[in-house]
Amino acid sequence: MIHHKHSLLLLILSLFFVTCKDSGTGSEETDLEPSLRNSPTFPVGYAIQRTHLDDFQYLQLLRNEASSISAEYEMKMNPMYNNQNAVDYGIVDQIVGIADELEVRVHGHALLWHSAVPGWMNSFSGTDAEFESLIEDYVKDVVSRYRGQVASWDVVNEAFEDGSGNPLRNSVFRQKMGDDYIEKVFRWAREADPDVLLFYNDYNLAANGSKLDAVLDLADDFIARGIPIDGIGFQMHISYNWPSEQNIMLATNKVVSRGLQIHYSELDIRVNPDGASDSYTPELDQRFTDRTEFIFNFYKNLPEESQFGITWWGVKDDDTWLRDFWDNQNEWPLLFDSEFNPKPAAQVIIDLFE
Ligand code: 9MR
Repeated sequence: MIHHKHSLLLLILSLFFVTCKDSGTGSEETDLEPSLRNSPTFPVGYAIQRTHLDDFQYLQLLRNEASSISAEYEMKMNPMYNNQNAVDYGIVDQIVGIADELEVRVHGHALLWHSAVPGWMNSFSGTDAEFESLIEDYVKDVVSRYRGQVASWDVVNEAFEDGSGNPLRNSVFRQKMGDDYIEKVFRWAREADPDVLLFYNDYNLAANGSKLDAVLDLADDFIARGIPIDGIGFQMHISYNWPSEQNIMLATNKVVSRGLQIHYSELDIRVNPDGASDSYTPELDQRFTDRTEFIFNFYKNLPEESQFGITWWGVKDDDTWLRDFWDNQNEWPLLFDSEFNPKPAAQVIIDLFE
């Protein structure tokens, strides 16, 4: 039923768009020719929110310029498992259904993340065995429900500390399930879907060499012991001048040389990290374009089998989490401006593939 309602909605929106375009009144200046969906040889994605998918302009943009989506928050545990008695699949079913209509890949983000733990789970008073069995059921239910529809999951997100020695974060998962909780979850996910790609995802992996080493030690150990893992997600919340190109290349190549896929999973590029500018000047846009060109050009030259794709963490500049996070600091870190117009960097990406 949901499926058919969405088909109809998409059909109506398509007709509306074609009509606007023909009569010259529409948003045709926002179209890129060719497109970010078709030109790049690897998937280009965006983080989206469920409500975006009710918005004609987002839908149109995703239809033309996306080949993958991630849910910015709705596929995390706290929204889905807020009620201890039942996992709520409503919103995620809708996201997956609309992605299917749009024919874009869905990357699942994320099964376990210490920052997205429901309140009841943090104060769980049962035994450790009961806790573990709840998590096992959750992971297996979610992964098997979306088998064939969700191509890949960030199985565990941000498990390592940033500081000295990069130990495992002392999350509720580690406390109750032990130091080997990560491998348990990867195994459960694989049991639930033999074909889904399984990623470990984290931030600052191109900037923090010892943290990357901790992640790679985990991956090497998994590979040696036959525990399933298909790739590593570098979140890539970066700036125009940090980390260095050299560090990005070295870190990425360490993943590639292990035969793992690499996903730049949450790309955004700060162009105003010191907060000096209160408007988006040509100079800031040039910073954005140059950095985007470097990232996409480098990624494009990786072995094809390593390229899972590049996902922007939002569609348009005013979607970004960074403006809140850095206390309303002005930032323009994404590929489209707040009116859905592509920045020059979008055409630069396309031209890399011509
Ligand atoms: O951008 C996301 C924001 O909208 C959510 O409120 C927040 C909590 O769910 O998560 C943000 O995304 C984070 C991602 O899931 C993991 N890496 C860091 C991202 C920015 O905080």
